[in-house]
Amino acid sequence: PPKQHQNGHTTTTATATTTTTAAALDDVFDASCEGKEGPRQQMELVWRNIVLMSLLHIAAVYGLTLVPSTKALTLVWTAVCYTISGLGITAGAHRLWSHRYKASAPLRVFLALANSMAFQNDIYEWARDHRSHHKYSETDADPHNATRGFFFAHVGWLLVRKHPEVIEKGQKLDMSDLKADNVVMFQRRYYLASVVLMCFAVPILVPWWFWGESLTVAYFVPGLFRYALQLNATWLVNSAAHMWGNRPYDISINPRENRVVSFSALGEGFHNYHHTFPFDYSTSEFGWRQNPTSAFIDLMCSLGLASDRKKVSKEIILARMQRTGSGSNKSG
Ligand code: ST9
Ligand code: ZN
Ligand code: ZN
Repeated sequence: PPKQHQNGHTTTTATATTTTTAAALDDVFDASCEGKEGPRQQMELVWRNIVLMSLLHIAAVYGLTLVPSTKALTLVWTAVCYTISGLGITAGAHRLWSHRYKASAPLRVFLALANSMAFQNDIYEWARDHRSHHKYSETDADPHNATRGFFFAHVGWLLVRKHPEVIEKGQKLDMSDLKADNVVMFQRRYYLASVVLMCFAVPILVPWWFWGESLTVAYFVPGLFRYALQLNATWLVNSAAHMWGNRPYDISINPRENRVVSFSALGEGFHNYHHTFPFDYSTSEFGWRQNPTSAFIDLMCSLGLASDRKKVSKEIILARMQRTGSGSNKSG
């Protein structure tokens, strides 16, 4: 109900202003957009994407059948690539560039390379869509509006033209911080080349060159299977974690706490918490628990490579849970 959203928005804003500047509020839910669904428009299919995504998934399944004949070192390498590319999304595009902690230039270069390994659109585009997802959550202006069903939120939104509201409302977002970030702009400029290098050349050629893996296995296992798995783990945050799980922090919104998603997405499944307190660098109340991304950011801070982590106090969390939560904090 709107009243709850209204309350939620007020509290979140008040909390945010104690820790961050007003300009950093573009990832906070905008209650004024609620309930203004326009008529459904005819979806315009993008056949190029449909064909490429289908081929990728067929290749990934074939890659899975090659796992028994894959060298042990190549399997380790596949997991390493999965984790690095995952961090490029979670610690990079998501927590740093969409929700803003601070990272030194060397860390930003590492995260941008890791981000290209994930091949999920360039950082600027990813963060613009993600800020839209928070600010206009589950309306037509949300690029992967989960009220349009599991498939649309999962991958369907990448296979059709965007709703005009996404582009219109998205223009209002403040993206000045990313425009001023040379690493982000450099990655956007050379995105395709960086993807060819990081998402395909490096994962495929390293096992072939260094320990004599067959090129076929290297192409299908650490190459395409790893890429498709990492995409689906990410997409589950948009689909499954908007549908299944508890809502201990705010029962009036759809995002939920989903342990399975947290595991595969390096700690990004505490999604009811994350939509309630989007500026919290840890995206969860519970620190390192099921959250390797928070451990990574903390390690970077202890090495002096990152700073300015925003965390919500236990008192504020508790007060919020009592006011808007479901009263069933099974995740606690
Ligand atoms: C992929 C992304 O997979 C996945 C993101 C998931 C997010 C998850 C979030 C959850 C939290 C984090 C959890 C992480 C867990 C990680 C675990 C890892 C183990 N605002 O897009 P275009 C404007 S990508 C403002 O072409 P169309 C803008 O001017 C997979 N403006 O629209 C833009 O031009 P430009 C690989 C906006 O034509 C212009 O419109 N990639 C906004 O409708 C045109 O934009 C693919 O599959 C906005 N929000 O096409 C490619 N949006 O950019 C998929 C647009 O030049 N993409 N504008 O400024 C496409 O092919 C197309 O975007 C399209 C729509 C066909 C989908
Ligand atoms: Zn979400
Ligand atoms: Zn977020």
